[in-house]
Amino acid sequence: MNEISLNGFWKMKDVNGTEWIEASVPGSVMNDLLNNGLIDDPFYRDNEDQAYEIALKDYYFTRTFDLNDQFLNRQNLLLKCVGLDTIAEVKLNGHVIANTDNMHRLYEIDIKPYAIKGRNEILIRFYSPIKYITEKQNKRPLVGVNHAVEGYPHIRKAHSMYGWDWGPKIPDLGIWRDISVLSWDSGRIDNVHITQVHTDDQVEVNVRVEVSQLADVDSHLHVKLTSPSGEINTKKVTSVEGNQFISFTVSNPKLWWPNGYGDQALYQVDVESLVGGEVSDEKVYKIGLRTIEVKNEPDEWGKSFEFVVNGHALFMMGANYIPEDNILARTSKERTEVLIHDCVEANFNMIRVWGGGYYPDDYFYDLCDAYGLIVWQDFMFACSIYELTENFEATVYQEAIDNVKRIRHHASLGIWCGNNEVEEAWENWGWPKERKLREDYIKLFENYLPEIVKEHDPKTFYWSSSPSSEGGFVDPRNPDVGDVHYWDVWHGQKPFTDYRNFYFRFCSEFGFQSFPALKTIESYTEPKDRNIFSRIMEKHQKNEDANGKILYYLSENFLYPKDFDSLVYTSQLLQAEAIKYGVEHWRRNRGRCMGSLYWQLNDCWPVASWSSIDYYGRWKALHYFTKKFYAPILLSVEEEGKCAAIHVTNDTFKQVNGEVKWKLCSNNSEVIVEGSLSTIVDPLSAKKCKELDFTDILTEERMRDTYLECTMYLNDSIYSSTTVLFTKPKHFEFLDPKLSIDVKDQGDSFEVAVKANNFTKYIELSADVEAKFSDNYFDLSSGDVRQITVLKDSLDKNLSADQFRENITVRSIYHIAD
Ligand code: BMA
Repeated sequence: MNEISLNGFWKMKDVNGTEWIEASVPGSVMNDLLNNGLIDDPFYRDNEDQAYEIALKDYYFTRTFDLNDQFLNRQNLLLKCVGLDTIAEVKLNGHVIANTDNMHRLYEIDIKPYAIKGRNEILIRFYSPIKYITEKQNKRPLVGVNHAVEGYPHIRKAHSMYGWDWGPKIPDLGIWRDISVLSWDSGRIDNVHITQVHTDDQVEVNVRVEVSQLADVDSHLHVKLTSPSGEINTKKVTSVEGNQFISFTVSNPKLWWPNGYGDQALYQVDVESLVGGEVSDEKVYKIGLRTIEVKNEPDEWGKSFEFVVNGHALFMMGANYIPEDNILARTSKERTEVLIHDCVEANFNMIRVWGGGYYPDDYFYDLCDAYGLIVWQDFMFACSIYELTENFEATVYQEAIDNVKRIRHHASLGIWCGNNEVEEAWENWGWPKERKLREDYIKLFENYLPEIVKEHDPKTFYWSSSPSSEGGFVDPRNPDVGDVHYWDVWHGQKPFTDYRNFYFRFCSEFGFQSFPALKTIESYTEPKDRNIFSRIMEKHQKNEDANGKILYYLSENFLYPKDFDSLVYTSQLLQAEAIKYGVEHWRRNRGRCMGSLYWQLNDCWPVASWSSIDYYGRWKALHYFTKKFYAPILLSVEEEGKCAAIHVTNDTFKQVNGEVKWKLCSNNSEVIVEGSLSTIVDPLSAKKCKELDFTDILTEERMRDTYLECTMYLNDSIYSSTTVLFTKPKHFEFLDPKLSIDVKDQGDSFEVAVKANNFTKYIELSADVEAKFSDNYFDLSSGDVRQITVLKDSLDKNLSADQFRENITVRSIYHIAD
C-alpha cells in the first residue's frame, strides 16, 4: 500500500473571485481567509456577521501532485478524503470524480481512469452550505432549533456550525480532514473487527480481518498482540482471502478501568498483510480488555440505567462535550489533551459526545482510552426533525457504518446513542406530528441505527435517544425510567432546590449558565462593551433571555454586585452552586441514580454559556467545584430548614473508614456546638451518617450569622471539608475576612498560603499572568490557612515569589457588594 498525502499547501478562492490565496489543508475557508489577513477574527465583537456572508459563497480549492509509473501501474488507485465539509464536487484533471454531501463520511474515490503520469490537478468546489439548506428548506420545510440557520436538518454537517444557543452562526466549509492518494495491487486490509470474550481470569481476544483481492497470490496475515508490559504473541495465517478469524487467549489479563477505578491498561493489536513476502498493508489498534454493559432493567423504582464496568455498577460522573472550536481547523490533539486532562483532574469518568456536533477525531478516543473516560457517543442528530429521502437515508446509513467501524475498538466507547433530544422534541416541543416523519424517526433511530450497531459493534449498548425511556415516543421525560435531561432549573427558572425533588436514574443533561472569565470577555470586547446588556455582550449570549435569568437567580441568592467584574464572578458562583446542588443530591442517592453529566464541559468560541471551562481553557468556578463534588469519596451536607444531615458517598472499591468533625459556628467562627462521628461506608455505596437538629439554637436572627462546617478525616488527615449556611448568602452577615496571602518559592512551584481572619466563602485567587491554582473558590473559617500550589511551567521563569505575590488578587463573597 502506497500513500501520498495531499495535506499541506493548496490554493483557494471564491468561485467568482480572481485571486487565488494560499490555503492549508486540512483547514477551511474561514481559516484560510484569517491566515491571509483577509478577514478579522470572527470571534471578536460582532464579526460573526461577516463570517455568515462568507458562507453564502462557493469556493474552489486546488493543488497539483505528481504520480509516477510505479504508483499508476498498480491495480488500485484511490483518492481518500477523510472529511469534506460538505457539499462538494471533486474533479481530477477536469473530470468529475465525486459529489459529496456528508462531512461525517469517509469518501474513497476510484481515480484509476483519470490519473495520469506526471502532474495531476485536483479541484474541489465547495457549495455554500447556507444556500444549499435554504433551497432544500424552501421545497420541504423541516423543523429544528430556532438558534440555527433554518433548514440545517437537511444537510449532514455539524448542526452547531449553523448556530446554537451557545454557538455563533459560522457555517464554515472546506477540506476539514486528511486527504491522500492510495495505490496497491492486492492485500489491502479492508476491515478489522476486534471483540473480546471475558471469563474468569481469562480473556479471548478475537480479531476478524478482511483482506481484499488475494486469490492466487502468495499472501500471509500476521496478527500480533502486545501486552501492556511488552509481551508479544504473534499468529500467522497463510493464503488469506475474505474473512480470517484469529484468536488470542490472554490469561491473567490486565483489565482497563475508567478513571478512579484502576489503570488504563492498553494492549496493542498489529495487523499486517503480506503479499509475496512484502508488507502490503498494516493497521495498529490499541485496545483495552474490559466489559461495559448498560443495565436497563425493571426494578423497585422503574427501570435502571446504569453502566456496569468489569462487573461493577459504577456511578458515571462527567459532562457533555461540544465541538471545541467553531473553526474546526483550530482544533488539535494538544488542545484536546489539555481538556481531557482537565476532566480527569475534576474526577470525571465519563464524557458525552453530544449529537449536534461531529464525530471527533481518532485522537479524541485515544485520549479517552489513555485517561480513562468512558465515552457516551451520540450519533450526529440533535433537536430536529429529519426526513428519510432516498439520498438522506443512503448517506446517513453509510455515515453510521463508517463511524461505528472507526470507533468501535476503543476501550473507552461505552454506549451508542441514536440522537440528542429528537424523541423529546417530537413529544414535548409542540412541533407538528407529521405521520411520515414520525415513521422516519422510528426507521432511523429504532431500526436502522440499532441494526448497524448490532452488525458492526454488537457488544456496545445502543440507546435510541437521549433522553429516552422506552423509545417509541413513550414518555421520554419519565424520571424513573432511562436517562433524563432536566432543565426546569435554568430554562424553567425553578430554584436549585428543585433538583432534590427528583431521583433520576441517570441525568445526562442539566445545566446553568455563567459568564466566562473577565480575561476571556476582554478578548472579544472593547471596554465600552463591558455591560451585560450591551449589544456585544448580547452577541456573545446566544440563549435569549439568559442574561436576565442570571440576574434573576442572582437576586435570589446574592447581593447586588458592585461592578461588572463582581457580576461575572457572582454568575460563576451561582452556576457552581446550582450544579453542586444537583450532583450532591444524586450522589447521595447512588444506587437509584447512577449518573450525572452536566451541560456542558466546553465552549466553541468565547461566550456566556453553561460550560465549566471557557473557550480559552480557563476554568470557571464550576470546574473547581466539580473537582470536589465528583471526588471519589464525597462528604456532603443536606441542609433543610434548621436541620442538616451529613452524608458520605463512597465511589471507590475500598471501604471508607473515616471520621467527620462538625461544628456550628458564629460568623466569627466561634464554636456554638460541635461533635464528631466515626463512619464506615461500604464500597460503591452512599450513607447518611448523622442527622443534626439545631432548632433550639437557630432563631431567625441566628440563622443569618451561623454556619456549619464539616470536615472529613481519612487516615487522620483532612480529606475534604464543606460549609453550609442556613439562609441565602445574600442575607448572611459576613464579616470582613481580611484575607491575606503569602507566597513561597518551592522550586518547580509557588506555594500560596491564603489566610482568612473571619469566616468567608468562595475565596477566589486570580493573577494577571495566566496561572493555574490547585484550588479556588473555597471557604475558610477564621484563622484558617489554605495552601495552594501553582506550577511554574506556564509562568515566566524569572518571576520571583514577591513579584508573583504582587500579581495575585484575592477576593471572596464579602467583596462583591459595597
Ligand atoms: C440541551 C442540549 C443543547 C442545548 C442545551 C442548552 O438540551 O441538548 O441542545 O444547547 O440544552 O439549552
